[in-house]
Amino acid sequence: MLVPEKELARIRAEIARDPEAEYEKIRRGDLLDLPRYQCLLDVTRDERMQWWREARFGIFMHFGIYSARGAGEWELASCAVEPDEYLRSAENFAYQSGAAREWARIAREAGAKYMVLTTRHHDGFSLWDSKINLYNSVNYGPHIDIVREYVEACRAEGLKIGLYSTLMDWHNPDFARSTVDPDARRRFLDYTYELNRELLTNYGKIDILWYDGIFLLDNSIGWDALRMNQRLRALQPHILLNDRAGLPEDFTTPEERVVPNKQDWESCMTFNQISWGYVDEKLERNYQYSPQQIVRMLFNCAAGGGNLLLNVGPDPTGKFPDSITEKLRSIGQWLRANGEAIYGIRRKYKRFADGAGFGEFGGGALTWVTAQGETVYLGVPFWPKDGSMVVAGYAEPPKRIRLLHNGEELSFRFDGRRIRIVDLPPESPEPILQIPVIVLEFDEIPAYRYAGACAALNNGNTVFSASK
Ligand code: FHN
Repeated sequence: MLVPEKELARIRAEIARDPEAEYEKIRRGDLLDLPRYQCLLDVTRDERMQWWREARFGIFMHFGIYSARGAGEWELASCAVEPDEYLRSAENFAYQSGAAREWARIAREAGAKYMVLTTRHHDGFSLWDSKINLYNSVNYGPHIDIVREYVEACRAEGLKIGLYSTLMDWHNPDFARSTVDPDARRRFLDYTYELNRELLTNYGKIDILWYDGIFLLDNSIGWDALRMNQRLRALQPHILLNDRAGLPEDFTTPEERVVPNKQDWESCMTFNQISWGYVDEKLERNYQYSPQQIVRMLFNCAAGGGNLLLNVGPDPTGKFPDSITEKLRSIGQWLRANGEAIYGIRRKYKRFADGAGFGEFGGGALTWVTAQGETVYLGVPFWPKDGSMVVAGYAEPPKRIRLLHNGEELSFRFDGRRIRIVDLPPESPEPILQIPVIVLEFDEIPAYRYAGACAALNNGNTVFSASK
């Protein structure tokens, strides 16, 4: 149903006067139609998203019975495991009470600002004391409400709380019939809503509900997402929902790649480029990203106005692999000294003619760039050996250039086209990951033109024109 923009503006203005009244309507059962629901989200988005847009970095965790089998979270389906055999594996799913506090401590020390835990993955096994789904970690395996330990750990460590909640469910027989039996689909949709209602009712303030597994019912109509999402939002109106139940909601979720978007976006990435669930550390270690590669992801996410959700698959006891803990610790050390270049950055990528993405500002040929107001941050992974570094494309020179991690001022010259930073030390000065951040401080947002002195890239001109 297409609604004229003028009418949408009227609806937004009406809702803005009292958004809570809309949630009250939903709680009474007077569900909003799609245009009104999206107007409600538009009017309340900036306040709801503020902490998330500052956060830039979260830790994802895939944890469940599959962690005890060590063959990835899709083994049950992809390897046709017998359900009884899979259930027997629950006995080896030996979460140790208190492990969640370690998760949260490691995440906080890594510089992450939120976590997202799989409360139930596609195998249908709930990690909480569900009265709706008795196939859970209190009745089987560790006999512990892991979600409760997790939310308490996040709060103790000052982290925002994300709960991953699958739509697709290989355990519940109604799901398998939901595309051919309308009664089975209705029962399954009600089951799915009730599980999410438990999570948003019994565990205090939750910050993110992270849907996944849209398969089979395929889209928001199939999943009746308009009904489910607004009812869940009415339980906790501040909550953030991702786009994986088929409606745009609060943020999009590119997976295993960093893809800037006009809407808020979050790239979810495995640590080992292979499995979300636990696999033997000795086998995956060679495929793990290095801390330097993860810092590069953080630069590209921040430059594009998005977040990085980096996954860890804990072992069956809930322990993070040592090699991952060590890498996360070094990333946290780097962020403590250089996080100003990442956290809260709001610049959006601008697309270059050939689609090559780069920020609204640039740096040396091999630098990563973020910017905020009159300040430009250049991550420098390859430190120049000749003691100098050129930064081109700026119409005016900065007032000051410094190293972010220690505040050391750097000398520079400007010839009208190039900023030449000089007297640089021979080795990279950043002690943790050898990724120093050079800060260019301008008096005002600088005029910038990528390769502004290259006639071939500027329709034959070599004059600067401020970036649009
Ligand atoms: O099927 C899942 C997969 O197991 C994993 O949970 C990822 C994480 O984003 N999501 C689905 C694949 O897109």
